Amino acid sequence: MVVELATTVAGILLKTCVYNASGPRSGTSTALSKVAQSASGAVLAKSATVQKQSGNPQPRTWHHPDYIASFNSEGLPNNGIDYYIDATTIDDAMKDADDDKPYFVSLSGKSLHDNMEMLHKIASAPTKNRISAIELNLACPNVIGKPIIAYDVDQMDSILEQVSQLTDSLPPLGVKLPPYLDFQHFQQAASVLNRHKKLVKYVASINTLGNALAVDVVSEAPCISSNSGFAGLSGPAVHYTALANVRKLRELLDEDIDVVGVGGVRSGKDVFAMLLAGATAVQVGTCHWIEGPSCFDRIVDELRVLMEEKGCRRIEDVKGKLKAWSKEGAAKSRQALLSVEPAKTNSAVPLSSSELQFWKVLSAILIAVLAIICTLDKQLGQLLPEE
Ligand code: RRO
Repeated sequence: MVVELATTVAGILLKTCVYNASGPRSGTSTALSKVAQSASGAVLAKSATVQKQSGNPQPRTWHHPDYIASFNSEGLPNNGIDYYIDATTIDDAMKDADDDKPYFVSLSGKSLHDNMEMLHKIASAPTKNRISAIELNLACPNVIGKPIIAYDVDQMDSILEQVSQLTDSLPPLGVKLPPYLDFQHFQQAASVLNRHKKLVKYVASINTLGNALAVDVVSEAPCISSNSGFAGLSGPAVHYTALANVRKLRELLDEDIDVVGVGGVRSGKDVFAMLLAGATAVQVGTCHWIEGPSCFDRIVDELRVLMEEKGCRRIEDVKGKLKAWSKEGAAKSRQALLSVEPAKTNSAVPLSSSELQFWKVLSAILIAVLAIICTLDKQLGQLLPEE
């Protein structure tokens, strides 16, 4: 069976429904070119500000040893909007990619004025036709002293109102959203986005969960120095929040607004779950950060195999098809668990710290036993009479 993984986001064709999230490994044309050469369905640049900036002080990132959670307080290190819309950058990033692979930019201005300035630059850029879409990031948690914009729906409304004046002179626009946790907040955000459906062609849900704190018990201090240790949380720890956001937004948003799922995706199964919840495409952030651009090839392969096994030929066969819980479904799932081969994983995530500890202790015991055998052997040799 031939499985077709192509999809469209905001009417733009992606040959595979998996691509990179803005943020990790997306700040330079060299990093972007590696994404472009992979199975990633599109190439999305790091969120830009008007001017180039270096971000918050180091150390500003931390991964849990088991890779279940990652933290960043990057503070928008980026090369500035002129770099991401420059012809040389786009040439370098896309030179070895399929001709029609889309290139997206992301904007995260420090004010409405900054966002408008960047949008005007795109509207008049000679490269405008090479920028397939713009992702307006209203969800960065790491600008010290500034709130997460999309938690203030009135502010989001007035930003989108202003940006709407440029709708006809811009490539299609998407909005990157923070995780919402309360059904009332989903309603409020969705009604603002629906009001701007002429402008907003997709949402990317979710950005990192803002202002999490990792504490190092040895040093009794935060694991990150910037922003007193407060940082955006990502990775598998937020995957279930991301799934809920995709599901709820798909339910509430006008059908013309696509939902792109992002949050803790690291396998073909995770992508499949996002599609079931209603995603049109899926971005990979933290896994790309940890594993590198080969993750796109692996995840796309895993998704293809899974869809084949399930008899799903195309994304539309899966998208939004989450079933209601049933006794029969739960029994089928238990049965599948029983028949699964133990400890077989495709994930490139390294050993967990407890597994590592186990192998270290075992190696130490083996070395000690060998040393004892050698010593005994020597002593015995001295005791026995020579032949
Ligand atoms: O650069 C960052 O600190 C950052 C951004 Br712009 C964002 O949108 N989300 C995040 O977790 N980090």
